[in-house]
Amino acid sequence: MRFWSCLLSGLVLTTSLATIHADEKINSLTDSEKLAGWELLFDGESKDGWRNYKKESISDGWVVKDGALSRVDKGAGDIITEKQYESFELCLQYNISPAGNSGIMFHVLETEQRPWQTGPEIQVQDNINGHDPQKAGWLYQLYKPTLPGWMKKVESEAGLDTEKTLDATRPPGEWNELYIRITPGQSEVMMNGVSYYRFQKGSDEWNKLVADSKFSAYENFGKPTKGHICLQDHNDLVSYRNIKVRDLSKEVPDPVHGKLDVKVVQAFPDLTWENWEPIDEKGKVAGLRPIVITHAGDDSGRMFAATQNGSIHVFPEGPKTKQTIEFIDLTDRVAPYKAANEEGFLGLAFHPNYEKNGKFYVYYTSLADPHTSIVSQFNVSKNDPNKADPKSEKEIWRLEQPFSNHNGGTIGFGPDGYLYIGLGDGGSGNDPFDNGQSTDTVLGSLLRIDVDNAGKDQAYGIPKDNPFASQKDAKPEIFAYGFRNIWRFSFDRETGDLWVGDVGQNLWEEIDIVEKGGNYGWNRYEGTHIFGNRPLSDADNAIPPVWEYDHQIGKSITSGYVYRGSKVPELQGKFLYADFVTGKLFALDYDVAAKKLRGNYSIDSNKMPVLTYGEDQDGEVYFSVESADGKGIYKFEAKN
Ligand SMILES: [Ca+2]
Ligand SMILES: [Ca+2]
Ligand SMILES: [Ca+2]
Repeated sequence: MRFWSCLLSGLVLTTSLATIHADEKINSLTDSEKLAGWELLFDGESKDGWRNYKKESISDGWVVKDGALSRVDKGAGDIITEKQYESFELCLQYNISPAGNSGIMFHVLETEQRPWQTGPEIQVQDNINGHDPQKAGWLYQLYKPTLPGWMKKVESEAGLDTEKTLDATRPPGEWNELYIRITPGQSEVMMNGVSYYRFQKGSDEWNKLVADSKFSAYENFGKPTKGHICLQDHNDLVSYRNIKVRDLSKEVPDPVHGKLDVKVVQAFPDLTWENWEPIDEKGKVAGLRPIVITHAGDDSGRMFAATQNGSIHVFPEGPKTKQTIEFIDLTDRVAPYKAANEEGFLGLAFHPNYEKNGKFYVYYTSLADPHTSIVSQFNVSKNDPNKADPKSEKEIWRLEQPFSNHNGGTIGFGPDGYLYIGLGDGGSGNDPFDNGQSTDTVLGSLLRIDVDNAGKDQAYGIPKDNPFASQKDAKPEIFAYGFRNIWRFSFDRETGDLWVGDVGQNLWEEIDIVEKGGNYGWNRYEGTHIFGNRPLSDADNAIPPVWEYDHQIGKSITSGYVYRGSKVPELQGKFLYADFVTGKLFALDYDVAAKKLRGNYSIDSNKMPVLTYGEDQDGEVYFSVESADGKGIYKFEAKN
């Protein structure tokens, strides 16, 4: 009975987990998963698709109860999928009983006495009181979790203990989400979204580990490249649910409802940049990274683009510009991104009253103070509207970052006239300091400050209705929190809705509609999926993304704008975004008021790693990629 009550307490926890899954049912697929080729291996109601190893049917020792497939009685036996899988991903949740043990095997053949004589086993057990020295998520006798080398390096520099064995499991009675990707090239295992290890079956390393293990006694162990998935009966109570599989031996479809009749074209085909040459003084090709594209809101029709190096340019004839004018050169104070890819000049925003006061704001990483983010105010020159004054810098805000990555860097004024600052969790991986859920740090948040009214101790004021404005032990600048790394946010110029792209870690990229005071889940959730093993109850209030896509589709979201221009009617009202790693372009049609997805669409492109999106004064949308010729700014046109 003890086991059952424990299992039930685990099931009760799913209620709190449902907060972020507000619109989701257990054992079902999201629109994104369905469209991208995921299939359910368990429907929550029947044992269809499963049978005992070397048997025609499945025993009564396995039952379907409360939406889970549970091993409840002796004689249950190991069960396998009817289908065999070659190259695939498997994602499932397990709930292990106290001191319990089970396992998941893959590439299992029925040629041997036991499934583990062919198929490697990923251990499932209670890590504290379990009866096996190898822990949940380890590949039995072969691989155990370890931090990637780069993470070890940055975390040991930050004084963290990187030698202790990674453990991302939740205790018995709670659901854990295990992810397994098996391909001929590279395979990987993740526990609750945390990457444990990567391996390649049949590699020298693999063969050596097999030879050194007890499995060397079995000739066919680890050899098959196709086989059944197996759930182990290790005599203990265990439950499985949300069992999802995706065949990777065929191409993974994009999670879209269709393709828009829209094409991308160079926006400035004849462009040259003042003070920039495609070849540097050493004769090397010097790529140009336009990192912000915007306008001054001053009815001048001009556009502005800033490079990650720290040089802001005016496009004096707006969309017809052929020659830029360097507005201001800040490379003397901006850390070069060549040293740290996510640092440098990252944000630019013009004051809503720029036409009258000539003030604009920038976000950059300081050259003088390593890993320090700065927001400063500058002024346009009194005599020349196309020149700004480098000596006019007035620092508004600064933040020392624990790591060089995840700096956010978008700044923008809301319809309320306040300046919003998009940040990241500080960096490294897995959010080691738990910054996402901590409101006593600004890291992991979207901030809102008043640049027009200085505070007592700082160059900005706190809007009175900021959610933590008067809460002790919380940062009053925070507008919303629970972000990993906001890579661009924007306000819909028609509705004022605040759209945020939050870059995921190992599995899910997401788009959020942000509300004041909202908790967007990281690092308890990556998208709508459980992450790590810190208490989920801390994030009971977490708001799910309006859209997420997985890492077969893309690995780093670049969030754009809701299109409100007039030249491409097909884009009207759709939110434009891209994936930086796979170079895919998308448009999301989402009804914010009704909280309802209308569709997600792809836009044809030639693998474009989009750095940023931007708008001109008319609401036409542009985006940029790094280019060797400086012509990497693009726009959309109707196909015809
Ligand atoms: Ca086991
Ligand atoms: Ca950082
Ligand atoms: Ca989130």
